[in-house]
Amino acid sequence: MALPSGISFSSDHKVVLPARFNVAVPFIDRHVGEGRGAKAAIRMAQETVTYAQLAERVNRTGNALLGLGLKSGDRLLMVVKDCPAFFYLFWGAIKAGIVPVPPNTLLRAPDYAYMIEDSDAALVVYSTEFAGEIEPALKQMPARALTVDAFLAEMAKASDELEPRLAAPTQDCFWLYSSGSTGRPKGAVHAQRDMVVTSELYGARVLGVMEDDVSYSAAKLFFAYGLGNGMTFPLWTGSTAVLDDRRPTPDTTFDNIERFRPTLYYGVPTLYAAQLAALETRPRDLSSVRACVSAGEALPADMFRRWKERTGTVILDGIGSTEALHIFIGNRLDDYRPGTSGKPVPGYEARILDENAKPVARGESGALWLKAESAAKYYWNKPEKTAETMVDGWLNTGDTYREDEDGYYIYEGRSDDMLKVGGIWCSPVEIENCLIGHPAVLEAAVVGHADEAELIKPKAIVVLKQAGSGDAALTEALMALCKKTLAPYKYPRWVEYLPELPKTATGKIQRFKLRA
Ligand code: 3UK
Repeated sequence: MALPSGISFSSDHKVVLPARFNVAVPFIDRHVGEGRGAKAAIRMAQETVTYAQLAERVNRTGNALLGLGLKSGDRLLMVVKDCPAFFYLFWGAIKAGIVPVPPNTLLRAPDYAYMIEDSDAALVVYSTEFAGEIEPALKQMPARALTVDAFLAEMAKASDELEPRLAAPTQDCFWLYSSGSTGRPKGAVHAQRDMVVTSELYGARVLGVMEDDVSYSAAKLFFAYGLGNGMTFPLWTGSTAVLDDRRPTPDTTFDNIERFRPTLYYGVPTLYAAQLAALETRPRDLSSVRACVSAGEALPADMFRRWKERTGTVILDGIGSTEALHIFIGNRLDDYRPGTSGKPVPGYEARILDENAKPVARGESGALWLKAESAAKYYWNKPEKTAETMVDGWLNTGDTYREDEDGYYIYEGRSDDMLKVGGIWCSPVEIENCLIGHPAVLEAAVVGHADEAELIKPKAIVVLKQAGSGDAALTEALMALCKKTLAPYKYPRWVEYLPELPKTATGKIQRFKLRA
């Protein structure tokens, strides 16, 4: 399919955009004019939404938001499950010049209260499933709020015609929150052009997403990975996205694959591991799938091999980030190496630097820096973090990498203490602070530990107030405390008791000494 009118890419993969435009036009509006009005944009068990319905509802949403008094540049915090309303809100806001902010829906009330305050949200829209966390957050940090159902009633009443609000391609368009090992989540501010860049350079050119593809992402839309897989790549290519609002499990994902017959499937290593285990007892039909993609954390080579043996399809591992918006180093169908992240996506420049910021010799490991046209411009209200992470047009990924003799990039870990659990960030400090809240605990350190599938999960090392070792009941209680207080995936899967923690002279926990 030709690129949308007015948009092109130079021979060195740089995007050329009109001086003023609105990115909802190429992603949403153009499809009706190009004859795809009756085609399914979204399929899910409950409903199908055509491109014509999508364009109409996006217009109504933009008008409803403006009718509620939101102005261009205002932030809309949308805590919304994977469902068509996610598309309406995200694109309706953008078309009206309003900035959508879709956070992780697995967080807790204090996280949302922080985000409402930090983003100064003009409106919060949330799925009722998340009311138990959003409503207490709204008590703590009052803001105008509507449930998705209440919003849809407003939407239905609004006009179905909306002129796109034009802006420069580098204008702020949407935010994604990203978490760090200490401190609060940071709002990574993305510009209008960023989704054009990821959808074309990785989606269309590396994966070859085409008009007749059907994409199914087990990774949710709130995650930059899922946002591309399950929304922007399908919309960019006029193809179809499959959504499911449930928590992904082997059963739900395989049921969806058999029912909707996707051609592209996107998961994270933790889920692939669970799916592989399930395939041992029950074979499933994956014959529709031409490629699987994995990101969020490194995919062990052995999982690649076992998946290929069982299903006949490859899993293309690629590294992406919230700041870069999507995958920037990836394997491809015609060029992959298991156990590596692949090679830089054409259009992205990667460098591995030593501690003096000099490129390392091939084969040596160093800090991975990235130059990307899809990179976030800055973190909202965080000038120091921005200055640390975004330097002279380059992004510090925080990852350590090495290039093998053939130019494939090999992941060697984070340069900070952050963990990826099921593809989602997990700060050891946050878990430690939760554990310290238990009356028996004096100190705690949390590190990553590989489970039987070679995937990293949090492990806690705990020092008790009363010398000695905790029993099974205390271990249970500590796990339960974390599950209740934190996003549930963050609880420690193992608890070990030590008489004291290794520390630096300045009292910092030396987590690396506990990792062995
Ligand atoms: C780690 C990986 C090894 C790495 C993401 C695809 O994960 C995404 O975004 P986040 O901001 O995290 C970024 C960090 O996660 N990571 C991601 N993928 C891999 N490590 N192998 C991988 N394949 O530490 C990176 O810096 O949550 C992934 C697309 C969009 C994304 N936002």
